[in-house]
Amino acid sequence: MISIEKLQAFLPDLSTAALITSQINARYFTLFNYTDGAVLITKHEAFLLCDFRYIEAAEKNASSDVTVVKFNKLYDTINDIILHKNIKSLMIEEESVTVSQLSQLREKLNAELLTDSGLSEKIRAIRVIKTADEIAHITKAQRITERALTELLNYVKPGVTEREMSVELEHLIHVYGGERIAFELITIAGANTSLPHGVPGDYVVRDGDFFTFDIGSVYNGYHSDMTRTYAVGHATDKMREIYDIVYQAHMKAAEKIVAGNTTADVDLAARDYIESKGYGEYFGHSTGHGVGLEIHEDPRVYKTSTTILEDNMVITDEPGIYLPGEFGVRIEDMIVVSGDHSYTLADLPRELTVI
Ligand SMILES: [Mn+2]
Repeated sequence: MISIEKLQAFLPDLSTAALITSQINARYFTLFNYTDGAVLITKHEAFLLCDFRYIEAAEKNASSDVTVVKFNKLYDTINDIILHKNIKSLMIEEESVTVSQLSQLREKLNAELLTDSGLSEKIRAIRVIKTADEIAHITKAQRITERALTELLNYVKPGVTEREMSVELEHLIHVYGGERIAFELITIAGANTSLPHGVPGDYVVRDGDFFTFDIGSVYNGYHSDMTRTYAVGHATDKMREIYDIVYQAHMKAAEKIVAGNTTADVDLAARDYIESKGYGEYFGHSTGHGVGLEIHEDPRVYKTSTTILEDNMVITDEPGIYLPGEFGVRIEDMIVVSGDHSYTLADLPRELTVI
């Protein structure tokens, strides 16, 4: 079933429609990226409402499953449609409509507003299962990131700064076709690698440092996410020991990414192993998250999560160990759930690499 049909199945009757005003959800259902409009989905139809700035592009690029409607005054056009389609109630997105938007909607629209229909949650549940096109876009974003990082590694050596590597990597991501970076790139080295979300600064890389790259690109609106930790020049025994524990934890979590398991099974596989090695207190974040039109989306992969993995979910597997003042290691791949033969979207090796 296509995404719009899944939402239509959620509508209880012909007189109830869903009004989608968040940009990301509107894009998701229409395949069209724009601002300042809305999507109205009735039991059997879907309308994309755009103003004159977007109308030509929308008619050309939006999904053929939606009817593009030009508006001069958005609320008047919504009222026209709901009058003609005999819509009495409108579900709105609880998680994104602001208090001021809500009072505007109440004032302007001639329908009952359903403020606790569960629409946002339902859309999250639909978005969690990716289509083949979505997986292709995420994969392409990943390939762009890998190509950029592979080239950048030629320049990573003692004497460069974290910031230089961040700027160069961002440039390469654009060169290789990324729309933009998926988040502020984390390119950190030395003792800074113990900060899971450290910010690249003027630190000058030295021989014997770990260098962590937590990086991603956006392609067609879809994000990629990957972390690699490299040793610069050489690695000490302790660096190798910690790296190996994180590597094993990553692989153990990956083995649990099987349709029918819970996301907690995945988290606990990594967490229990790291705890068994005595480093549990140094792994303070969850093991992963979904990736798609947003860099962090459902499902969340944490130790008490109850989400059951289903085919075509895309989740990250990213355990880490962070030793304050010393160094940290994280290894992250995106993995597509596919029965009991889930597959990674990363082509770059995960084993310890000395550069
Ligand atoms: Mn991540």
